Amino acid sequence: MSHELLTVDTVPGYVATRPALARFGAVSRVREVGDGNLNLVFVAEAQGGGLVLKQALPYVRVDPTWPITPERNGIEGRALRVHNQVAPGLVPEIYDNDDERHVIAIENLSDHRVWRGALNEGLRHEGVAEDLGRYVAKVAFGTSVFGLGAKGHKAALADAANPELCEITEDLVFTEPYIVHEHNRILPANEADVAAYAGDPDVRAAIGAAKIAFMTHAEALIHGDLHTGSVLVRDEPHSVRAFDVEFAFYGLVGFDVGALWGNYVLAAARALVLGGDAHAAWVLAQAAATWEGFADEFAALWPGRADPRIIDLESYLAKVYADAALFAAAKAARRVIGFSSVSDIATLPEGLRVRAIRAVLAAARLLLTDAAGEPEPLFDRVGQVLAEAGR
Ligand code: SR1
Ligand code: MG
Repeated sequence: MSHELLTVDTVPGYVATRPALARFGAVSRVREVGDGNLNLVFVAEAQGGGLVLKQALPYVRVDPTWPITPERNGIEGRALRVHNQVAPGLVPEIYDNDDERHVIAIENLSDHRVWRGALNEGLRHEGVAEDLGRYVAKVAFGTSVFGLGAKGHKAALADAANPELCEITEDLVFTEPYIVHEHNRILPANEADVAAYAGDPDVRAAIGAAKIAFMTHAEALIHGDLHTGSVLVRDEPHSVRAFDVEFAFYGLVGFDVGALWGNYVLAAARALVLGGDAHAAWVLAQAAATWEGFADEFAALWPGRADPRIIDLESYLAKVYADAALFAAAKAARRVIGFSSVSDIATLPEGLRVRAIRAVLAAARLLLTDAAGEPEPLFDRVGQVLAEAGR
């Protein structure tokens, strides 16, 4: 073991040793609530309020034979501080980084819930999609050449490398679903669907282009894993927080937009096979809402860019849109072929799961090969394809 792991019994003593957490006082109650793939997560209640401790395991939680660097925890802490600066109120506050024990202490958001679960239940949290678009725009502007200028961007980029976690994405999102791989989990009734999708020369060319773009374009300090399970929502009062930024790196802004779009596709596929046509239509409409939040916020920030010469706003937005469509497809397809499914799909009875997976792959193909235009008509077409293929 590379570092000592926390337990519910050791968290109170740990908090007491951290000067940055002194204001919380004595911890009276601790719960372990981690349900993701990678980390321990503790909610601690203390005299001075609640806080959350997130500790990186040195291996994949759901596959302990798979080592992963715990240094990602420090990377997450540093990215979260930057995101708090450029997008305050849209991410959890951060109180402490412990690079020796690989622990960050962050804001307790236990009065929020994970958006994916709410979507799975057919709930509508209005305004969340727009707020997430605004979050992506604030990060896209504030951490890029637009907000930082050329030298500031290069310095920030040099400080934010995250090669191990980028490699996970390169493998799990852009490679393994398109080859024969032990991580892939394909139902017998979906074998032909997966073979048709992953073997399609147009799909392979588009995914190859998306992969090289992901690996080589350093626009902004993006979230890097912005699926609906990385979003906390609360109704009263309205609040939205993007969390879990351990995959943050200098990458393409369209990757974050596309991650949201791809997860709306997964949520809509679930709704459709369950007979929830109205919920599916609402979920797919969130793609345009996210885009609107993004484009409006980015346009509002645009007059403050560091260098107003040459670069044109509309051209840049068009490029982000095109990138987002490719990444939406890649992010949706990986969840129905490769490692790490999502509850939208995994909790469906097998017969419905087969139909949902078929539908998602058809939608992914559309997004990869015919996405030109605007988000609203595009996601109307996505809805039609989902409905036809998922019948
Ligand atoms: C081995 S990590 C598997 C997945 O979990 C995270 O949420 C990322 O999406 C990653 O691809
Ligand atoms: Mg995560």
